[in-house]
Amino acid sequence: MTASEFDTTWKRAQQLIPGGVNSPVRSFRSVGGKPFFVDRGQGPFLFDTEGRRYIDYVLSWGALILGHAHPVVMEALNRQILLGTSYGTPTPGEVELAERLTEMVPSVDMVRLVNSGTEATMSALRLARAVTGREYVLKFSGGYHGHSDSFLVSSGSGVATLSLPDSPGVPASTASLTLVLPFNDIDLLRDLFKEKGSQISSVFVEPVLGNSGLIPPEKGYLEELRSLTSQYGSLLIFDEVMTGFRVASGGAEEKFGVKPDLVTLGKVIGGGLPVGAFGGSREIMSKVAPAGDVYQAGTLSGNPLATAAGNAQLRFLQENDPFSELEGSANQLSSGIVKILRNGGISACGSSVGSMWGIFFSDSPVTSFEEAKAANIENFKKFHKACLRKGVFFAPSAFEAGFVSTEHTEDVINETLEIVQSVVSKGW
Ligand code: KE4
Repeated sequence: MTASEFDTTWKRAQQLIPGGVNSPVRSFRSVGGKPFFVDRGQGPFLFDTEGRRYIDYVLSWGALILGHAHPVVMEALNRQILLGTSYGTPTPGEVELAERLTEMVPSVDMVRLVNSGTEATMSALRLARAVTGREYVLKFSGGYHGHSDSFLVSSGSGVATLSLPDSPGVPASTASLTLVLPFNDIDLLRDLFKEKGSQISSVFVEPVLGNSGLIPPEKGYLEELRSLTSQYGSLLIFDEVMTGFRVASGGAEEKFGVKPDLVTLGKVIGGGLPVGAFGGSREIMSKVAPAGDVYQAGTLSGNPLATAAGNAQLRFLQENDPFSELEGSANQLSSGIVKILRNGGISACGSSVGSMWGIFFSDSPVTSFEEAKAANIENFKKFHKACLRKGVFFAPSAFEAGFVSTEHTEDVINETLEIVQSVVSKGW
């Protein structure tokens, strides 16, 4: 595709699709400029329709832990595609994926497959409300749990207030049932549970906040969440759509040793195809239809193509256990970028947890979404644009975590750091 063909196609996209994209963050609106169309992905690389190569740290927003077009995933899909794409009946592949998830995720004895993270969290909330008979749900500012109405809310202030809709179309009555607190603030948590604990059905938390940039839990925070929810009879729900199989093989619950009542999953478990899941104890999950009366359904849930890709990707993780290498790559990258920025006189801090990483253009470590918003977003935008021009694709938002894959070898990380060094030396 030539540059003018790109312009024509991008124009058509914006005429036919809202903002030209099928998910807002892809529009590059929060960093300025235009997105690029991808022609193909290979390992750690994306190739756009004008032939440019990018080292990809978005990896389909975390889904591609084995990189693009990994042979084990491609072989599984090629085998399945010849047998058909969807049957609307049970298949052995769904049982295999359920087995893998119950083997790998400590809190999961039973699981329901859905088609996205949004479906997983929406369904888990309905289940939590049914099991507890309570309506309030608590989330944390900067946490993203998909786009169902109950989660599209914003806090009215730093303390838990009845939330306000964060999007037109979300009824105030729905939003008011969602309470919002700043992440990592134990005192506010204790105060809220003292006031409303007996009315809270569930707490949804990204155990490592990945939708505000990368913000790890402070020491003891997840344990306090577990203790308060147990004390007041609320369900603790780890939204591990992003952290699942990323911060450890068994997700954040394995890494931090805190066991939730329910967990929601997505991204990695589909190998790049649409798969979400929610799971937990047999006692709670048996309430889901048709075993129980909490309704949840989906035409393409457990789709044979998606389960083929998900099983292939998870099987590779189980058989090869690449987690220490992944952790090493993410740490080498984030600490390397921070070092280059600081040596260039630019305020920066960063961290990594498993194969997720993040940097903030801030003097001090960021522990909440409120602090993330106070970082230098303009510097992030300049950094993003300058690196993109040199062939490194970071998430086009200051409030997204970065990822690495098994294909981001030492050479790829070093090439990235050389590009970052050249960007900082030349002054963006
Ligand atoms: P999906 O419905 O997009 O599959 O999953 C929603 C979701 C739920 N929970 C967490 C912790 C998530 O991170 C997500 C989706 N993540 C975003 C990126 N941070 C997806 C990218 C996009 O919206 O295009």
